Amino acid sequence: MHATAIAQPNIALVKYWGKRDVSRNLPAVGSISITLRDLYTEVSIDLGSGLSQDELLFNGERNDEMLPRIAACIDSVVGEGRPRVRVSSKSNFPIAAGLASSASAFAATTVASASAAGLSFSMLELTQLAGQASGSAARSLYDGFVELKNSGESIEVTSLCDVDSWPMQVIVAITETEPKAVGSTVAMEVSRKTSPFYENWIAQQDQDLDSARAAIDRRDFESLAVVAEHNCLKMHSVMWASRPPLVYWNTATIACMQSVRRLQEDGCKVFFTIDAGPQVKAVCLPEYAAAVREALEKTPGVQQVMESGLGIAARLVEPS
Ligand code: 2P0
Repeated sequence: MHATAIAQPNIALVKYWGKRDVSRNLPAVGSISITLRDLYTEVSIDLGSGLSQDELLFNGERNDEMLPRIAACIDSVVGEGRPRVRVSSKSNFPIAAGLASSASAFAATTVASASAAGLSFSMLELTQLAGQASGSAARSLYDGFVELKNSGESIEVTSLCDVDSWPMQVIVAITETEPKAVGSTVAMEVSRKTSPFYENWIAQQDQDLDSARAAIDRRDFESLAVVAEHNCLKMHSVMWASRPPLVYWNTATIACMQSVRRLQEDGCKVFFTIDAGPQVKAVCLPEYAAAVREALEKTPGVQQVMESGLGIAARLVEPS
């Protein structure tokens, strides 16, 4: 009744923002992401270890805030009549700060809890379970470039291109390590209900998905850069026009975007993307990573820089 899984976060290049069905956590749009290699979350699950209640330890400390969502994820995998559980989780990056920590946490929890309970699921079933826990988590079950298709009554996830066939580096500029004020789940609903741009965002998403998929097929970095930056800024425009406004950026976020622009003007193959948080992710071809890293480290307000290649799917480490 014990299992440990590791999952990597993923960064969306064409983003998920908005839900079609809140109760089943179905996204209103498809999305395309890259799974990272060097950032990770490890989750160990002990089922039925004589506990009277569920318990979540994060980096060795009790975390009661995240516990209800993690417990609900385990309920949906194992069944609501399950024994109590101890969940121990650790990550090598800040959580709840716009670095896709829920993607890696829920992907690892889904894989580990299925194994701890001795259950075996198809990839499609695991995808639905992870996606129900957190939309972006379904993408962390796959490696490299990944597409989540919003196909009517359910979701479907596929790998578009494996890790080795189009290497990239992602340089993450951390401008704030505190958790964000409004979590994505709540913020998406605020946008759906109040943003005057929301309907256009949904209507244009297929066009962006087609452009990004075609760029990935052709290994066309410039085209991917154009659609990814456009899609990111469109999502943030939806957020900014929500009531109350959802502005996740700080001055360092904008300074990082300007640093990326200057690198592009110098011929560097790099683009930025920003999720529901103030961190800037600069995606580049590997030969430009050192220059991108140096520029972001020098950008005022950047607290820390992390770097990652593209990585692998969520996996069980114990039992192996
Ligand atoms: C993404 N984000 O595609 C987008 C871009 C944030 C901005 O997926 O409510 O934590 O758990 O399904 O997966 C963050 O949303 O939301 C997210 P839920 P999740 O990566």
